[in-house]
Amino acid sequence: MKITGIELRRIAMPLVAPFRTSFGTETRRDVLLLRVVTPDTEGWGECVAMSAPLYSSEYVDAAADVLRRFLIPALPAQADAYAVGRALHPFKGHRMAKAALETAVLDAWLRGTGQSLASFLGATADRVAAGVSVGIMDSIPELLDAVAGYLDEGYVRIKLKIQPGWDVEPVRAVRERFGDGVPLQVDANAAYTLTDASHLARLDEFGLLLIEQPLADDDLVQHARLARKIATPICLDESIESAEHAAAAISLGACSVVNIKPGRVGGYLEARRIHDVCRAHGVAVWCGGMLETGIGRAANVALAALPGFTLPGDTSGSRRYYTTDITPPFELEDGHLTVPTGPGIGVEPIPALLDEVTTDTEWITL
Ligand code: NPQ
Ligand code: MG
Repeated sequence: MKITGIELRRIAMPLVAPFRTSFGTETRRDVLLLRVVTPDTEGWGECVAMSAPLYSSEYVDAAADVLRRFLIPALPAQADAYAVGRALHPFKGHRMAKAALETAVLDAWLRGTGQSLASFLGATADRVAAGVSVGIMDSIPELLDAVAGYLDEGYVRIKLKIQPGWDVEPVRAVRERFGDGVPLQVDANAAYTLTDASHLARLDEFGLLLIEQPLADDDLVQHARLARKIATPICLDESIESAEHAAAAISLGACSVVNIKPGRVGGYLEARRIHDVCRAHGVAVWCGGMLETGIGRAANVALAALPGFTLPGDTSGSRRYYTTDITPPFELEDGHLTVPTGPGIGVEPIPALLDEVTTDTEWITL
C-alpha cells in the first residue's frame, strides 16, 4: 500500500465533568489524530498521550514531535500494518505515538481490503460489556450519586479511582449503598508503596474484582510481594508496556490480571500479543481506556471482542466523557457496546464536528 501523506490534527474536547485521578484533574482532552492518505482510501489513528507526562512519560507535543521527525519519515514507501512495526522498532519508547501511526496505517489497509479490525484481530464477540471508571470526588455523597447514575445507565462494572485518603471509605460506602452484587474494582495509578500493604489489605473484605496498579510502574518485584500480602487480585496497567513485560510479570507473580491499552503498548498488534500470552497462562485481560474519542473507542471495542477479554473494560459510552463526540456516539445497549463491523475501525469523524474542535492541522507529504 502506497502512502501519499499523513495529516497530524490536534483537537480540543471539553470533558462532561472534571476527571480526577491520583495524578491530577483533567477538564479537557487535547488529542492528536493521524489521518493516513493513500491513492484509494484513508485511515485514522488516535494518539492517547495526555497533555502532560503524568500517566506515563509520554505527552502529546512530544508524540507529535517524534512522529514528524522520526517515525513518519521512517515509513517504507510500501507499508502494510506489519511493516510499520518493523520500521519503527529501532526507535526506543514513544509507544503511544507508534500506536497511533500503526493504527492509522492498519485502518487504511483494512479499508482497502474491506475487512473489519475486529475480524482482522480475531474477535469472537459482536458486543462487549461496558464498565466505567469513576474519578475521585470531593465527598462520598457526590461519589454515590455518580455511581448511581452509571448503574442506571446500565454499566455492568464500576471502577473507583483511589489514592491515599480516598480508598477504604469510598469502597465501603459503595458496597453499603449498592450491595455486594455490583462488580467493583479500584485503580490507584501507582499512588501507594509496599509499606501500605497492611492498609491495602483492608480492602480485602469488600470482594473487589481487582486492584489496578497499586505501586510504581517499574516495581514488578514489589507488586509480587504485595500479591502475597493481600487477597484482592492485582491487575497491572502502567507496568505492562509489551508482551515481554506481561510474561515477566506473570512469571514473577506480580499480577493475576492485565489491563491492555493499545496506546500504552505500541499498538493493536502488540496488544494482541499480550492477550495471547495472558490467555496461554490463564491470566484474564480487559481493555483499558484513555478517554478516547469515537476513533480510539471504536478500535478498543474491536480489541475487547477477542476471547481472552473475560472482564468488562473501561470501554464506556461516548457520553461518559463527551457531550458531542467526533464520530457517531457509542451508546450502551443493555450494558454493552456493539463491535463495529465496517471496514477498518468501522467509524469516521463527522467533518463538521471534527472541524469545530480542531486547533491545528499539519500535512506531511511522504
Ligand atoms: C487508567 N484511565 O486506567 C486511565 C488513566 C487516565 C479511564 O481510568 C486524560 C487522558 C486523563 C487520559 C486520566 C481511566 C486521563 C487519562 C486518567 C487516563 O489508569
Ligand atoms: Mg489504570
